[in-house]
Amino acid sequence: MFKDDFAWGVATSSYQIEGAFDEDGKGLSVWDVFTEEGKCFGRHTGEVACDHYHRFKEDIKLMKELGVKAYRFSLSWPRILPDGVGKVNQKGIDFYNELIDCLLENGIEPYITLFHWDYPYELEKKGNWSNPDSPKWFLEYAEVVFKEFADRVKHFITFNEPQCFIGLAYDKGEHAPGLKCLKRDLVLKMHNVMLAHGLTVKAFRKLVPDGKIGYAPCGDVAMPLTDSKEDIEAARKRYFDVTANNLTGNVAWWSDPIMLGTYPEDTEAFRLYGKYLPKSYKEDLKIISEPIDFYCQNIYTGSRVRAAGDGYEYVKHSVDMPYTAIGWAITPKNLYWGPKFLYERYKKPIIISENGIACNDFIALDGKVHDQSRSDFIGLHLNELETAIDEGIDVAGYMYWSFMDNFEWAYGYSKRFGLVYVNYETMERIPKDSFYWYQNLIKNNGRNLSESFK
Ligand code: IFM
Repeated sequence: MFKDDFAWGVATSSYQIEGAFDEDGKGLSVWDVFTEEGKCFGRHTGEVACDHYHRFKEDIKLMKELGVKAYRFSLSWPRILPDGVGKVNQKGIDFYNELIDCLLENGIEPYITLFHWDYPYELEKKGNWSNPDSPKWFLEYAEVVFKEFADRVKHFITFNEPQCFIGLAYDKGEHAPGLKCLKRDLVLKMHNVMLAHGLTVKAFRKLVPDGKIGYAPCGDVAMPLTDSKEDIEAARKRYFDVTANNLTGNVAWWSDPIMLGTYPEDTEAFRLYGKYLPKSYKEDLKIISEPIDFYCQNIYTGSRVRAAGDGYEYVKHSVDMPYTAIGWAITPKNLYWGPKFLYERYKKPIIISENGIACNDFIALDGKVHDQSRSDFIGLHLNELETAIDEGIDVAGYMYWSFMDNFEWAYGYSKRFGLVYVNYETMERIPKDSFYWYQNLIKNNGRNLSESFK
């Protein structure tokens, strides 16, 4: 059963919805520069996105109608500090003040993500996360945010999916700024991101003693092929393993330092690349592991694993596996195994900070958007999550990704994850059928979940 104060929510991020990319003194982010050069599907950019910057009141009205208790959104660092550090842009602060006040007036708890990928371009030019000052740059930004907003906002998340803003951006070259760096450099960037997180949590404790702070990484869940002890152990091993070719995309390298105060030393990647860590890394780990209040995980899909010798091996998905419109396997059990493995290892309340599905949504003849498969996707996943909760896993919330259709990074606007359809020509918002399904579920605090399968 879901707790009475379960945080039923939705999530978005600044670059994906705000638009107003150069308005009111905002500085450029790496995504502004990357998209301007036509690097994404259809040469799409976030210049206008969902125009949320000008329409946030309308959007929050819809959120209220949806009945969400929590709204997780990110702040644009260069909207607040156009150069990344130094001068604060008052108009950026004003915008977020209005947004926060509007949420509170509508009874919605704001969950602020400090960083969801729109890195200030001015800092990119100074060497981004490889620069030894980069953790301090982030701290400076975070302190501005806490001073301006923490009188009203009590839930913060430092980073969203470092696996992507380092891995996809600086390892695979698919996301802004589109680079393929050497392992030596990647290890350093990863370390500096985590150091920035630790410094921020330390400052938060002083500046916001009544607030809560977490961290939101991601990663495909390893699910056991069968319920045998051996397969479960194999899946656990796989979930937290770090192989040579998965340095930036794994769970443990990004979470063990923060949650356990150690790097995953017993892994192939650490044996190969641990030597690239700064000499002071053990000292830094004390800062990095400053305790947080809740552990978020973004969970979308999983893979099947079984025992093999004293290790594990992958088992291919069966040929009738369904896939989402973005090509991700639909594996609801990831919302059972993921929280279970994470809670056992990190022992902190879990928030599913993202889970969602891209569907081929379109407006039907009746003017509505009939996305039954999205409601089914959410229902199937929540059903597994509830089983984990009933077995004692402490889950504090679930944030559907996304509140509305938005700019899906390298895919431009071609993938729709929203509960609300956005017509990008007219900016009209149309709540999809799943919006009403989720609304009904929230109203009943999830008690009618099994009913919804009948
Ligand atoms: O749109 C993204 C989001 O920005 C981060 N998590 C995954 C989502 C879907 O790809």
